[in-house]
Order: sequence, then C-alpha cells, then structure tokens
Amino acid sequence: MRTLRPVILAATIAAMFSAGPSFAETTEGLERVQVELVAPPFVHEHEQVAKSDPKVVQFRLTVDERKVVIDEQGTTMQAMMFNNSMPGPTMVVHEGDYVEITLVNPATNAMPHNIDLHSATGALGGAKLSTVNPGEEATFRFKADRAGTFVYHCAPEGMVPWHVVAGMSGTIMVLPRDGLKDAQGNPLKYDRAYTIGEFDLYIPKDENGNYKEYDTLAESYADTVEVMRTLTPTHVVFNGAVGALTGDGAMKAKVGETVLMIHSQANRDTRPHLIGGHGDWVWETGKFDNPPEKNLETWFIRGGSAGAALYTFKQPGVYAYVNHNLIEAFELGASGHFVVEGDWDNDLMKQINAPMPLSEETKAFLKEREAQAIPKSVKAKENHASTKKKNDELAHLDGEKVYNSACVACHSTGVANAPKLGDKLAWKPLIEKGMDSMMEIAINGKGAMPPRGASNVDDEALKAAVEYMVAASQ
Ligand code: HEC
Ligand SMILES: [Cu+2]
Repeated sequence: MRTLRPVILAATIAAMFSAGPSFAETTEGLERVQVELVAPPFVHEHEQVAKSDPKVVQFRLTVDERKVVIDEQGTTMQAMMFNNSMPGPTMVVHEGDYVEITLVNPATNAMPHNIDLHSATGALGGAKLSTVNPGEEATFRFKADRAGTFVYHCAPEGMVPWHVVAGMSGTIMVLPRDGLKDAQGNPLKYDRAYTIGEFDLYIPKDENGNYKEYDTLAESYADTVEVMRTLTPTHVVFNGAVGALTGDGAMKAKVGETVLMIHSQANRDTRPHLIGGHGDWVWETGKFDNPPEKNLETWFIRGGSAGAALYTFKQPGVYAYVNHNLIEAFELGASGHFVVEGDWDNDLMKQINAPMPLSEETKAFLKEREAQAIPKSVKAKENHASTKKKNDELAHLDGEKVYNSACVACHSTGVANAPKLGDKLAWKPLIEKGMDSMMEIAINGKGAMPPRGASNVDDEALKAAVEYMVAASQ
C-alpha cells in the first residue's frame, strides 16, 4: 500500500496535467476581448445578437471594503463590494463564450473574498478557484454554457451571508447567441438595459435605538450577524442606498423605447412592480431558454436569482419601480424611479375632471348613501334628538354602536397614540378642553386620527360616539 501511494499520486497529477492541454485547446485561436465594466444601473455596451463566433471575454473585478451611507439620515454600513458598487457591475456575454474572471483583492482590504457565479459549472461556481487574500489576485475561466441572467456573489468559507448582505453580489447576463425571443421565436430587442440590485441590509442599533456606526469591517461583524439572525432587515434598498435610483440617479427612457430591467436579489425573495406600467415580456427566473411570460403586473424574483423584464414605455412621466411589498418599498427603501420623456397619449389615459369641490349631484348621492349606511339605532337617536328631549343614557347607547362600527379599531388599542377607551389619564386633558374641541378634531381629524374616524357618520352620530367615549373614560 505504502509503495502504491506515490504511484496513485503521480497518476493523478498526470491526469490533471493531461486535462490541461485539452482545455487550452478549446479556447485556442478564439478572439479575446477585455470588457470595461460600468457601474449599475448601467450595463456595458454589448451586442444583443452575437455577430461572431464564441470569444474569450475577460473581466477584472476589484473588491472594495469601504464604509458607505445607506439612507437619507446618514446611516452607515461597513460594505464590501465588487468594483466599488452595490450591486457589482453587470457582465454581459453570449452563450458559448468563455468568461475569464480576474478577481483582485487589494492589500488594503481586511478580508478574503471570492466569486461564485450562478452561470458557472463546478468548483462552487468558481468560488474555490478565486479565493484571494488581501494582496492577491486570481484568474479562472468558465464556459457560459446556458443562457440567462444569473446572480454572482462572494462566498468565503464561514462568512457567506455576511459578505452577500454587505454588498457583494451582482448579475452576469448570458444572452442567447441569436438574441432574446418571445414564446413564438420572434426576436425581442431593447433600447436600454438597467440593472436593479436589491439588498436587504441589517444595521445594528444602540441602546437608544439609533443605528450604530463602526470604524472597521471587523468591528461591525458580531453585531451585524446578530441582526441578520432576526431575518428582519432594517433597510431594503436598490443599488446600495435608499433613494439611489431617484433624483439624479433615476433611470431614464423615452416614450416608445423598450427597456430591459434586470433585477437581482442574492439573498431574499422580492417582487418588482412598475407603478403605472407593466412587464411586457418577463423572464421571472431570468432563464432565456424558457418562454417569457406576457403582460405581468408584478413578477417574482426568488432570493439567489436575477430576473429580466422588457417593457416599452407608452406614456411620459415619473414611474416608481418598487418591491411590491409596499412596506419594504416605502418604509425600508426598495423603490427607484424611471423618468420617461415624450408625448402623453390621451387614448391610453385622460383626465376628465381635475379635483374640484363635490358637485350637487354627488352631494345628493352621498346623503342618500349615508342615510343607508348608518346603523338603525343611530337613526333612532336622530329621531330622538329631534324631539330635543335629552336622554344621556340612550345617547351613550347609540354612541356605543357608532363607536363599535367606526372608532373601535384605533381607540380600543390606543394605536398611533389614539386616546384609549377607558384610559382616564389620556382623556382627562381632552375632556378639560371641552366637547367643542374634541368634536372639532373628531370631525376634521388630527395626525393619525382621520376625519370622522374615516366613516361617513354625521355630526350627531359622531358626537354620540364622543360622548360615549368620554363617559367610558371619566
Ligand atoms: C385610524 C384610527 C382612528 C380611528 C378609526 C378613530 N380615531 Fe379618534 N383618534 C385617533 C388618534 C390617533 C387620535 C389622537 C390624535 C392626536 O392627538 O394626534 C384620536 C383622537 C380622538 C379624539 C380626541 C380629540 C382631541 O381632543 O384631541 C376623539 C374625540 C376621537 N379621536 C374620536 C373618534 C371617534 C368618535 C371615532 C369614530 C367615529 C374615531 N375617533 C375613530 C385615531 C383614530
Ligand atoms: Cu467577500
């Protein structure tokens, strides 16, 4: 056995080397091109239909470890990025091309990094061949043997999710050699391509609930992982920061132009939606050998994948492009803008009346509707009141009905600081200010209190409800 071992080893080494030359032959004589990458949302210039035979396409990615600002309040994150952007640059090749990646880890960095491309086959998507310590670089090549939009991300042993949610992901798009097609095989083209890279971020907070700032990546690690384990992001952003794709960063298009929207999420599910627009052709999973879906309102991007949607803009204006978990869009940051220039099409949409005071006809309609909507007992109260005989007990009873139908949602729990029913302390100062003051607010609303509690009860019913609440809270 002992004598055999070196023989096996030698045979293995020989096999490895003999695999070498045959590999080299596959790219021998092929054209080599070095692509200059651009920062997202932009995508480097590329042919949609390959005009030549497969090539060797070379990309160089440099890893940057840097503190970045992620929202309008100036909250910071110790980020890790490919080519200094979140997401990393989008790389475009054609099916059958050889992709040669050089990953550079500057000596000023603190962490090892690598790249796992979901379009590559073997060696952890390339991560195993590209793990570089600070001050190192590595190059490897893979054949783009299937078409689609694919996520790439860093995956260093023991720290995979941290590097991904700290910014290290992007998209590689492998186009079919003859370009994109609809389900019938008709060619589909785009005038512009944009990359939206969505990130769920987990920023630690101090005892007072303020976001913490760290001087180094290493110092941020332990706290960040603790927040990550809650699976509750503090921010969900497009392209690195809240608002990165709005204002100066908004994506631009013209009416009549077709835009390819490439959306990647390396860690978590999402659901892009273009408010006031559609996905004409959508490859939800991003894989171009599957027929695209048509006319979608919202599409689903599973965490760990990149999807693609084509849309021809038909109207000018500012379109919000959001994650249609609207809490993530409007509270956590996952929203961007398309600014579209061109002429308005009245056939598709036209304003008939600008907002104006209610017409007499509408008022009559509302009155009728209100009469039907009020609970019977309240009408009884109205009749009662019209006799002008004050009966407090009955008023409270009617008020209770109104309360239960229109006010209970907020006032039973005290949500958004609504004075809670029965909470004497909360009601005392309001009661002291008097019924007129309380009614003024009950009618017109204040803060989270909608006018009339968002109901259509009349003044009398409203007053009964307030009286009921006051009686129950004294
Ligand atoms: C959507 C939640 C909500 C509903 C529904 C609601 N309220 Fe309120 N209400 C509030 C909040 C919040 C406040 C505190 C407003 C503030 O001071 O900022 C409030 C305050 C009040 C006050 C105190 C006003 C004052 O003097 O400061 C009265 C009275 C009141 N509501 C009556 C009603 C009645 C009557 C109804 C039902 C017809 C109702 N509310 C339905 C949320 C609600
Ligand atoms: Cu990394």
